[in-house]
Amino acid sequence: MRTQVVIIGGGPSGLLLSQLLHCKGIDTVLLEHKTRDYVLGRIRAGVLETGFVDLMREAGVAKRMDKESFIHNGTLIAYGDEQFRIDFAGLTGRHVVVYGQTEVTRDLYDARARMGGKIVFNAQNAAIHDVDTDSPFATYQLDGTEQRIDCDYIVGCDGFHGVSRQTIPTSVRREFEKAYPFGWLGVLSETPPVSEELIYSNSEHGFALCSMRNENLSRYYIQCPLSDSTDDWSDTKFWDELKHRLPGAAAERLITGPSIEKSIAPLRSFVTEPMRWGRLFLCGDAAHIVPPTGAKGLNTAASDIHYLYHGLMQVFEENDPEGINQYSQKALARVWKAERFSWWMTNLLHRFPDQSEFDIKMQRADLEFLRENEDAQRVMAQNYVGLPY
Ligand code: RFL
Ligand code: PHB
Repeated sequence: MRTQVVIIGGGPSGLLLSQLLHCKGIDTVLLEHKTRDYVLGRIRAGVLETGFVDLMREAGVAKRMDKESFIHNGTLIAYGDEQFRIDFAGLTGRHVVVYGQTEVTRDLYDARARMGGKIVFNAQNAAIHDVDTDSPFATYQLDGTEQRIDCDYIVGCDGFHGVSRQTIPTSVRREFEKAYPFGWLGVLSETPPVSEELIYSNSEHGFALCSMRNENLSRYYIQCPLSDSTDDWSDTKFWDELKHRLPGAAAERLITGPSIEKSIAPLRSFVTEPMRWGRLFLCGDAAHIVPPTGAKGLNTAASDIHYLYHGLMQVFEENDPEGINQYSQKALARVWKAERFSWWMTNLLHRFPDQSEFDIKMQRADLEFLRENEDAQRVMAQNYVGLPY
């Protein structure tokens, strides 16, 4: 088989890129090692920058999103019983959009199916070959039979645990990592959200986040030890702990109910450089991870896709490699700023096991400065709504 671009990984990055390229007449084959239902079962991002929304529009997949998503013009920051608002619209003239990654992925899968996009599910042992030559190819197994696809370029959108990044020789690849000493326990419940806007809360019991998917679907997170498993957290224990971590008024308003999903995610900052090796490009979580505190993971994947999509168009339509040559440098420049913001938000809002009383005073001073200083709020708002591409 032959195609122009092989994409490894059928998460939001891979799907969005294949949809955008297909709309411009560029042929792709996407290899996903799980099933569609498995991918859609993962509950992840909820907050989209407008840059992401614009790309969905350009890909012709924004119809349901435009109808069912929610515009958020601000967010609430709490510490102890104190609470203040960051007014995105007033400070930057911009907003974010609340629409779940599951829905984004579902819309993209549906669009790919409507357009006859080539997606191979259950593609096992995908491997990348000869990307340092002009004739790269990918191999994989389907139902026990070895398959081969020749192509012009290969794009690794296979997430943090994928194979693409490992294909880049260690002599070329540099990795930068910071692991945090806690995870996030997330609960999805069919209950009305406690607040119209997200609440990020720093409490003496640890971090909590109140988020949502719609009027009757709430998403809550609490910081928990990495050694915990979901079995350690009954619904009752989760709701009790969440209430302890919210300002009194919010805790009183909180409507609880049975969880319909519960999971624990570790928190990590990670970047690999470069994001291109020969005819292989890395996008999204395959190249970088942020702790979810700044809601930047999926949004940073989207800016990678933007740069690569334009670079690939330029090389296929005009035979000009300038865009793909610039890809790694341009993507990384924005990635590192998202890393900084996510690291800063994580440090501002969590309790660290080795935190001294001095450290806690510093964190509180940081929060109070943010509360009182409009310039600091503007910097935060600019980062949260998304830096320009
Ligand atoms: P994904 O979503 O991990 O998809 C990778 C896909 O590749 C497949 N795969 C392979 N396929 C073939 N062969 C192989 N060898 C393969 N290895 C892997 C996998 O099955 C999968 O389908 O990466 P992608 O597409 O780059 O998307 C990244 C986002 O998923 C991620 O950045 C966000 O979810 C991060 N994130 C958030 N981002 C935001 O922008 N806003 C948010 O509000 C936000 N909240 C979150 C988050 C992530 C979270 N967790 C669980 C880490 C909240 C949480 C709790
Ligand atoms: C979510 O709704 O899942 C969510 C929202 C904001 C974040 C992280 C996750 O910072």
